[in-house]
Amino acid sequence: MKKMISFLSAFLIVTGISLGTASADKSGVVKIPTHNWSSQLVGAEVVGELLKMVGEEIEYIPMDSQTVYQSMADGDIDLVHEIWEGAFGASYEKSLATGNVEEILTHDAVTREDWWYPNFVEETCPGLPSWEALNACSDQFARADSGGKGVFIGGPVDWLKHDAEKVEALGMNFEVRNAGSAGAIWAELDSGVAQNKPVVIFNWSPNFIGAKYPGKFVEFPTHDPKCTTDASWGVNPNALYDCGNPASGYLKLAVNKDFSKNHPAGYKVLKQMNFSGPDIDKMANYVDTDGLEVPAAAQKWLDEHESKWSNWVN
Ligand code: TMO
Repeated sequence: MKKMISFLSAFLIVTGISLGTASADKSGVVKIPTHNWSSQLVGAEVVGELLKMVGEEIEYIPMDSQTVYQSMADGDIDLVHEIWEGAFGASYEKSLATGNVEEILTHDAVTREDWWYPNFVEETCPGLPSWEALNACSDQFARADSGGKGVFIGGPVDWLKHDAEKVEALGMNFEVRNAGSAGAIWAELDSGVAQNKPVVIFNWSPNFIGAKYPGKFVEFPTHDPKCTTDASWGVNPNALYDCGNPASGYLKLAVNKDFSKNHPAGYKVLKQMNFSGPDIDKMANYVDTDGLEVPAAAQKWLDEHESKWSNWVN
């Protein structure tokens, strides 16, 4: 079967028909994945526009934000420009270890992803932002159908946050409900704020939302790499994930190992580029607050930051 498939794809390649899974090769366009949060979508388009300026052709491909790392190692995708340590560190580092991925840079943006609440919650839940204080107030986050447990609104499942394991490992009286999209998280936040009802959601920084609704991350036991690999580490000696996510996580950019050879002009651009925290913030904000479409938001970022990116394309 495998033989037949490779025969078939060879046939399609010589006849010039693309299966949509062609590898990251010399002839190919630069394949950039798109995911399910706004800064990534806008940044992907910014990166694409910059690469076009040096003559590359670009294709955007909507992809799962975990399996994309295997796809990059396999050469089905050329680059990932927003690798968040908290959500994707494990998948990324595994693909890097195959030797089929080249790390290009760590952006200046420092990242955090974790449980988060808007500040008014502190009025009724003393002791925040500690996770123990949050747990002591779990009833305030309960809903009609949650059986007395607090409800935590998590991100889409492909962000793979291990929140349910965290609840279990820390013995918290919470249940996790995964939102279908970033927009669905903001809708939960909007409705909690509108009703002055405590909400605790998955959030991340840099991100525009802290400007719209000031709030704080819940402080879980400080992250340690052993927390996710060694059950005996941490407050629960029998479980992984008894900790928060990294509080000062990286944001990286990486490419398929053949990118420098296949796309030398584009490679030069990537080697020089770098997004700051405010860059990521603005990319999200143009879409989620200002309501721009992704291409218009990317154009706005380019228009407003020419002195920054003009150095990257020279
Ligand atoms: C994966 N994210 C940056 C939305 O946390």
